[in-house]
Amino acid sequence: SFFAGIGGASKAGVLVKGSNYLEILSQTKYVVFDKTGTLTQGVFEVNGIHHNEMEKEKLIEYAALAESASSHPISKSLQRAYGKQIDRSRVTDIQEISGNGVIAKVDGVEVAAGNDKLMKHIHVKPINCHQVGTIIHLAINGKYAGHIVISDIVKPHLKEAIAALKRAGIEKTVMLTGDAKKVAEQVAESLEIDQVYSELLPADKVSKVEELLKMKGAKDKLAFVGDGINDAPVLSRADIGIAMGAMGSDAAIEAADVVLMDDDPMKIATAIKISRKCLKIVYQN
Ligand code: A99
Repeated sequence: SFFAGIGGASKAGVLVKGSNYLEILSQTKYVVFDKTGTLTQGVFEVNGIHHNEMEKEKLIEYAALAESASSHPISKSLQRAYGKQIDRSRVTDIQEISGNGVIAKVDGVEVAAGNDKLMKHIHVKPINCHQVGTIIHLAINGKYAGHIVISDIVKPHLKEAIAALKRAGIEKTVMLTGDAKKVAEQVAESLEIDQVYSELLPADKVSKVEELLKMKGAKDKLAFVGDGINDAPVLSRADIGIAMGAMGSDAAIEAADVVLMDDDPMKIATAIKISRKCLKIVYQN
């Protein structure tokens, strides 16, 4: 009947890779979420531009070109905002600094685009931005040139899905992100997530999960929910890795133990409930 459990889950759109994961799911007490692409759509829109001497259009052009080699959702949004064909031969010396931003030469001019930490790294002091959102600072040839404020939207049905987890007896919900504290807190608050850790580098997410693993009860399990695109190390460090939002991409199926085939976050609570029901049947037999 373990197989019946896996079959039942798959009928509900939840792919469980092995019967052992049903048992872990049934004991899950902590559910940890990645933000971008999992809780939010991962499609950022520009909602503010602050520029110094350089014209707004030129600033966006530099940003979009410098970002042209990155596959990050932020980079895609800046390229969309630019809206024109990108001539990659204008871009050289590309460095992507994971969890911070990019530095590249555009027409021989050095362009840095990223967060506060990237600016600090190149010894540029950014001006304060009062707008709430993810802020992409820009420095051209080592001089502060302005910033672009972008924002992402929370996926539908998440608030209900988090509430359903609570009703199913999940003790703690947590959000991890590389994004700024203000943005992270706003998202967590709107979804009623218990704890939030922000400004984390990809490696910090793994250590945060390790810390949380030590905090919970010995028999309790921790599930990490990500999109499976760039969070494979965290997915595998958790007791159980759940991929959602990747629409069943090969990368997600590879990295996760459980895959939500559609993008419905309610299925996390569904999977936990199915696993418990199925374990009860096993123990009775
Ligand atoms: C997701 N340009 C400017 N600023 C950047 C850039 C950039 N290219 N990269 C980072 N920053 P991160 P997270 P995640 O599809 O989901 C695919 O650690 C700055 O924790 O879910 C996907 N994906 O200020 O990446 C910027 O929110 O990664 C991802 O807020 O953020 C940003 O996302 O782990 C990544 O660094 C901060 C790569 O970035 C933290 C490929 C988005």
